[in-house]
Amino acid sequence: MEMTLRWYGSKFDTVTLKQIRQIPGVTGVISTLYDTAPGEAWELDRILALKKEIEDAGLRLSGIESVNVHDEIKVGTANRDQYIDNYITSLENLGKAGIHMVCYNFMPVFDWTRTELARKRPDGSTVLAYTQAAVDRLNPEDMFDSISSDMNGTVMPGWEPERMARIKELFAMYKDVDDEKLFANLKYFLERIMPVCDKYDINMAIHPDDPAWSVFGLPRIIINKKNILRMMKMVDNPHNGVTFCSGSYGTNLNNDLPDMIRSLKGRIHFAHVRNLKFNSPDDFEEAAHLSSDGNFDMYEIMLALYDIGFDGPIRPDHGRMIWDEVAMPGYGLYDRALGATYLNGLWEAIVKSHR
Ligand SMILES: [Mn+2]
Repeated sequence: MEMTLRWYGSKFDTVTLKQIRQIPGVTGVISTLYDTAPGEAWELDRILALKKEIEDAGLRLSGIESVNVHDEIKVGTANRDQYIDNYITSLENLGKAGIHMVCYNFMPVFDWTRTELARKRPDGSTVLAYTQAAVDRLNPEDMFDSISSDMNGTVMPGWEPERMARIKELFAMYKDVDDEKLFANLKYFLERIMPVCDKYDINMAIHPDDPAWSVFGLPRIIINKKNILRMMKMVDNPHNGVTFCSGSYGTNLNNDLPDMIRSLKGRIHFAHVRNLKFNSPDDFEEAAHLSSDGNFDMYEIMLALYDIGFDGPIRPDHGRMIWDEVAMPGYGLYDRALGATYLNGLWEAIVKSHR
């Protein structure tokens, strides 16, 4: 595996490449062209400039998170082909730039959803948290206001103001889309992009829905073992793969994370590894990465990745906000650096104990 950190680009991120370079064991970053809109074709020059900036800092551009999928593709409108053509152009240019892993999601309207971006924990750190009771009280249009007031002046992925201004329209678009329709639209999209992925050896890595259940009545399909295996079979090409995000699949306590990892051998192209602390089955907060701080056995998760021969990029996920850092919630330097170091420690122990 290759330890990486997510980085939004020098215009958007409070963390610098120089800082990332100094985290022991982190050799790559996962980045994106953060100011491109979903549906736009990525230009080769911009990808190469991003790559060069990262390489000049002594790091590798280990993959893209994310190339976002336009809502017309997810809904399956008559216009979808033009957006898929643009997506194919983006993949072609990424392939030409030597990028081989692309993370994306197929979540309607909202990306990930949290109800608090700065819940205070007993040690004084703040974390992202979710409580179903709060979602049940909100109407979807108010969701954005509740999130945006907590973003520390940053723009969080999936919660761009331009996008949220259209929220009513977005909900209307998805009115007739149920789980089956969403599966069919995902299949259509994947079948059209697989040839360019085959040509340039690009591993597509779908990020699970977060939380792993329906929010505001919208369909959610990438939520459990049964559905993800259905998706793998539906387009049975190794380039159709998975971002295994423990914190997203883990929102549903019925998901057995190590078992899911083992069932996806050969199809996990990217891993997000983090812990959650549950106060009840529908109230959780994003704990420190350490097993004892939350509900997951992080050793078992890393062991399962080792057992299936996982060799893709991995990253610590959302960190707590600690030591008075001001950053995009979940994406500060300090706690993610601690997370990377901890995961590297687990990995070293696993590798050495298997000699
Ligand atoms: Mn994730």
